[in-house]
Amino acid sequence: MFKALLVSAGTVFCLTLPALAHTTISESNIESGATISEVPESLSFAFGGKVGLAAVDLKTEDGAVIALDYVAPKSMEKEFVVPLPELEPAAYTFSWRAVSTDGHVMTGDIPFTVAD
Ligand SMILES: [Cu+2]
Repeated sequence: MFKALLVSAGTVFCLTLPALAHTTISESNIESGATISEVPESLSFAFGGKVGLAAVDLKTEDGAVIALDYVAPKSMEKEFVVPLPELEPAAYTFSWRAVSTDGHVMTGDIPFTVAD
């Protein structure tokens, strides 16, 4: 009973004050939805606060995984730089999963298109 109360109190805290711990990408060199003609050497992005980056992946429109040569840092960071391979003209989605300072998992993605 006591445990259940603590859990629900935690949930309420997170719903009412999400900005304290939960954050999302606030800046990236490839903007969500962008069409780019030149693929930068890396995708760099920054969160509004420190997060533990758990995973990133890059997929084509039809779900094929593009290998990324990247290992996320073990420490909580605000800014990340993920080297990009050469990309053919196509639509891609870069997805990330990160852990907020209160231990909750957050996810998001940056869809973009490489033009001819
Ligand atoms: Cu939370």
